[in-house]
Amino acid sequence: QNGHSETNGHRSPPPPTGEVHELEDLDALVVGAGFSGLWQLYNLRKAGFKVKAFESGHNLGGIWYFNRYPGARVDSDVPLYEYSLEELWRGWNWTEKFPGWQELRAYFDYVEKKLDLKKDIRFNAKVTKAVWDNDKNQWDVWASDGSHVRTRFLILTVGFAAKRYTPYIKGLDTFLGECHHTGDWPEEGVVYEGKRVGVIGTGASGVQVIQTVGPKVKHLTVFQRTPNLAVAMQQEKLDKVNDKSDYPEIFRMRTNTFAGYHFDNSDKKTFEVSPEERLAHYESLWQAGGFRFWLGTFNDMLWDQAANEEAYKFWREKVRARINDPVKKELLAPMKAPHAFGTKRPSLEQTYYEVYNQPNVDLINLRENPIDEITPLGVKTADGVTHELDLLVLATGFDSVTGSLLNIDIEGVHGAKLEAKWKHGTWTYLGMTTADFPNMFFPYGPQAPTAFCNGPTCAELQGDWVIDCLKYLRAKNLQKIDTLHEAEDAWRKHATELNDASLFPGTSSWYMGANVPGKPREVLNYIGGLRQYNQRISEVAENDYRGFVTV
Ligand code: N01
Repeated sequence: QNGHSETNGHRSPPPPTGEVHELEDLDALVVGAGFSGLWQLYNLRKAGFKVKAFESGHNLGGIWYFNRYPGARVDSDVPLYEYSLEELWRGWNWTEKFPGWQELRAYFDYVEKKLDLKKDIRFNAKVTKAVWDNDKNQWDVWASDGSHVRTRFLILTVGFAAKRYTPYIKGLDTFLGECHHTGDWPEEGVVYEGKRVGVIGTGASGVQVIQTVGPKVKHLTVFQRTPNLAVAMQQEKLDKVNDKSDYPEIFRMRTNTFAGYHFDNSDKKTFEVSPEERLAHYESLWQAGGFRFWLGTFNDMLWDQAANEEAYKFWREKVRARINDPVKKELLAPMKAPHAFGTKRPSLEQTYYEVYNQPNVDLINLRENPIDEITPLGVKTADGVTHELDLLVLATGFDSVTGSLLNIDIEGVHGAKLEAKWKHGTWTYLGMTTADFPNMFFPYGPQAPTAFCNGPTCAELQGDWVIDCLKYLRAKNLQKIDTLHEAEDAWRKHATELNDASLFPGTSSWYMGANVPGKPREVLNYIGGLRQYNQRISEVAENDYRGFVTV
């Protein structure tokens, strides 16, 4: 059999063309070989499940396989962005506090050497379709390389940025220079030195590209719609052998803070302290670097407008002091906040603002002077000027969180399509399952802490929850677990209420699905913090998976 099966009264379409591999029967198929997928693969295999992984790239790393644009590096400091397994961290030393993509790739090679994962991974196999077979209580899954497997459990560890977003811009395909999206940067690299480079987008990817290529190009034109309220990374070189004395404590702590880091919000509110104390606190966070001046500030910063403005004022003065030109100063760090601070993801930057002091760097304000079209020569703006370019970088982001899942044609019970179910809004239970799609889990998905959680922390924490659930079902000899509709209704309501109490709904960002035209504007991340989230999912497990029906 290779692709035709009778499911739910529907005949599933033939598999994609290409080499058809032998049909396998699995306990679990993991989709994606990033931090989350490898955690599933390693632990499920160890627990005796017959498990395989499919990965669309041709190596390990997930987003770190695809994120290889100039300057790509992680925004979590060592040792937060690695597995907490002692057999791994003991023998691994980072060279920088915030490692770059090459070093992250080397880390995944090291993980492979230690855990021997690749033998159970099929690379260049992008999962395209999954159909639930209600008679067999199994998923039929197809991939782009012609693979077709049957699996009891389908674990979608596809990350939140697997679907790139390129906005429609008239004439984009007529450009005669090189043009690349940051999320699909050529493996062999791109020569930008000495060239005329344009960057559209100033999110996390744009900021890193700009500060990296800026000093080396002939001319740089940045097309900015919204300024990035970027905070200081405070990068450091590390000793050859990292001091690991506090690692166990850090790994213990990271599951017990708001965002999966080893620091937490202050237990004070902004105006509870004197102005001097407030300033000293801001300054100490700034100097310590990383996301502390975002996810570690006073505990009302993301909830209270006045508190938020106070943080913004501090940020604004820090940044304005670094920019010479008054026009650029106002565009990059306006006197009036463009949105509540931290409700769009602040980047970590090193020399981002200094780049704008170079005489060969132009900053175009797309709010006043939008892009008219792309011509063969470059980008033409509404003022009639054509910005001639050799290389155009599209740092325009992703159809985040839900896009990665909806990229796969998924059919649940009664032939229900996930895309149809989520067309007008996303319903999940615990941010990991959705009703009528039994035996399917998506850790790091919508309505989970996802974008507000350090990646490996949630890969392990949510990952363990899924692994424990599979063990529970096996121990009870159960074949199927599905979410109750009332449970997902209650979860969506809970996640929405938490979000509505914060400043996030007031800002158009990818956190709210607002960056992609036509996407429902709704809560995509759980803003209750990891502690509360962990408590909730643990309670569900402890109460015999309350909110689920098992057979
Ligand atoms: O994407 P983004 P990203 N015309 O959506 C602009 C993670 N990540 O790839 O803000 C002109 O943030 C858009 O403008 P606006 C991280 O979680 C992490 O940078 O919508 N401009 C925005 O400036 C991050 O948050 C790391 O007004 C247009 C930019 O494109 C997430 O991935 C590194 C436009 C998109 O920014 C996504 O980051 C990289 C248009 N039509 C990514 N459409 C690290 O850990 C969009 N834009 C370091």
